[in-house]
Amino acid sequence: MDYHRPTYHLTPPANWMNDPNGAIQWQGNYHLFYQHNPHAPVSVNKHWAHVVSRDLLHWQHLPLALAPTPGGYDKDGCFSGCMVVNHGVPTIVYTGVFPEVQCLATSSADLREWHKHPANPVLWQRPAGLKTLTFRDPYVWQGADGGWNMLLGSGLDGEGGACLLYRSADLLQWEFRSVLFSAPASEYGSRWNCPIFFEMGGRQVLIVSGQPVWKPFFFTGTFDGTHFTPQTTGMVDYGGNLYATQVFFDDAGRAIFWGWIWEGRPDAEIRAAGWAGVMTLPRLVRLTPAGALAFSPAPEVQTLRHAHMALASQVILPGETVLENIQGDALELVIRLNPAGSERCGLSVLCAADGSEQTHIGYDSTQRTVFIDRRQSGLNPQMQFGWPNPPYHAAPLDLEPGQPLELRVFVDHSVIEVFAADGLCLSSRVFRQTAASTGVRLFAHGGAAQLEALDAWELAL
Ligand code: DQQ
Repeated sequence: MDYHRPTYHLTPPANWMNDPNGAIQWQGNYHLFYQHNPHAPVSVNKHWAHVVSRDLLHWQHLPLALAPTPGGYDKDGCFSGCMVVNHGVPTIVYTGVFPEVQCLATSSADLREWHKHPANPVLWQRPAGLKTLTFRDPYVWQGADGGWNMLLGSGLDGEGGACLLYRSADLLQWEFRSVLFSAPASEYGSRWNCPIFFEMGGRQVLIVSGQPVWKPFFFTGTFDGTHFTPQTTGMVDYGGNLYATQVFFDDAGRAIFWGWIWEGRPDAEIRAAGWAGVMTLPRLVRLTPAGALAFSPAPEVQTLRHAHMALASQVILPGETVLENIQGDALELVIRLNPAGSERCGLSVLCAADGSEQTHIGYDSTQRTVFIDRRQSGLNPQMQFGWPNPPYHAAPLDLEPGQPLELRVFVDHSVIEVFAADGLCLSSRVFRQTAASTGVRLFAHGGAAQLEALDAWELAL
C-alpha cells in the first residue's frame, strides 16, 4: 500500500504527470489534459494525457490525446498549451520540441481522436531583433473582431521573463505583435512558462510561472491590445510546491484554476513509487477589492465529505493538545482560531503518536504570516525538498486584533493544500516516515490561543 499516494486528488494512473493543459468544459463535461510520460515516472517524452469528469473530482482516464511523432517537429515532446474552439472544431495549440515550435491538433466533437494539423508547425520563427530564451506554452484567445491572439512564455536574455503576443486570422499564419509584458529576472525569473491571460471584474489578469524560481505569479492591470500594464502583483500560491497553472471559464462563468503540485522527493523514491505529480483541487479564482487574485476550493469539493468530527470552542494552553477524536490522512479540517496571546498557534497534521514527526500549519503573530512548517515533517532520511523549496513557507496575513484565523486544510496522504479565508493558498508535499502518522494536534506557543471551532471530515471520492 502506497501511503503517499493521494486518494481524492487527480494523479496519473502510473508514471509522470506535470502541467495541466487544455482545460475546458465541453458538452457539459469537464475535460482536462496534462503533461504525461506514460513510460516512466521521469520528466521526459511528454504526451498529452486526457481525463474527463462531470464534477471536477471524479475523473475517467481516456486514451492519450497527443504523443510525440518520431522524427517529427515534436519528436522530443508535446509540451504545454491550450484548447480553443475554432468554427466549432476543438483545437489544441501546443509546443512541439526541440527546437520549440507551435503546433495545432484538431478533434472530432467527442474530443477522443486528435489529428495533428498538416500545416504544423504553424509558428517557428522567433521575433527578429529580440534575444528570446524560451518560446513555448501557447495561450490563445479570440478577440471581439473574431481574430486570434496568442501569448507565448519567453524570456529576454539579460532582462527577465516575458510574454510574446502574436495575432492570426486563422490559427495558421501568425504575426508577431509585441512583447506584451516583461518583468525583472531577479524577482520573477528569467524564463516564463504557461502564461494565462483573461479579463475579470474589469481588470486584465496575467499569470505566469517563472523559472528558475519555480513559482507562479499573478499580475492584474490593463491591456491596450498590445501591451499589458500591471497595477498589482502577487504569488499565486505560497506553499513552494506549485508550478504551471491553467484557468478556464466553465459554462456557469466560473473561473476554475488547476495547478501542478510537484513531488520534491529523490528520483530513486519516485521510481520506486512508480508515479509522480498531483493536480490541485479545483480552485475558484476571484478578484479582491484591492485587485489581487484570491482562491478558494470549488464548492464541489464539499461533496467529498464523509464522517464528521468536531471540537468545541476551548482555550489552547501553551504547548500541544493531542486530539483523540480527530485523525486521518484524507481529511478536510476547517478551523477558526483566535491567536489571542500566542506568538504561534495552529494545527499539526500527519503526526506520529509520540510527536516525533508532524507538520505544523498556523499563524505567526510576530511575523503576521500564515505558515506551513515541514521542519519536523518526516524522519525519512531520504526526504529532501527538491527544487529551491525550503521546509518552511509563509504568506502575509494581517489579522485585526481579535480576528480569528480561518483556514481550510486539505490533507491527502502526501499532499497538503491550505486555504486562508482571504484567498491565500499554500500547496505542499509531506512524506512521512510511517503510515501510522495520522494524528492531529493543536498548538500554541508564547501564550494561549482560543479555538473558536474545529470541524473535520474524512474525505473520499
Ligand atoms: N512543462 C512543459 C513545458 C512547460 C513546463 C513541459 C512547465 O511546456 O514550459 O512538460 O512546467
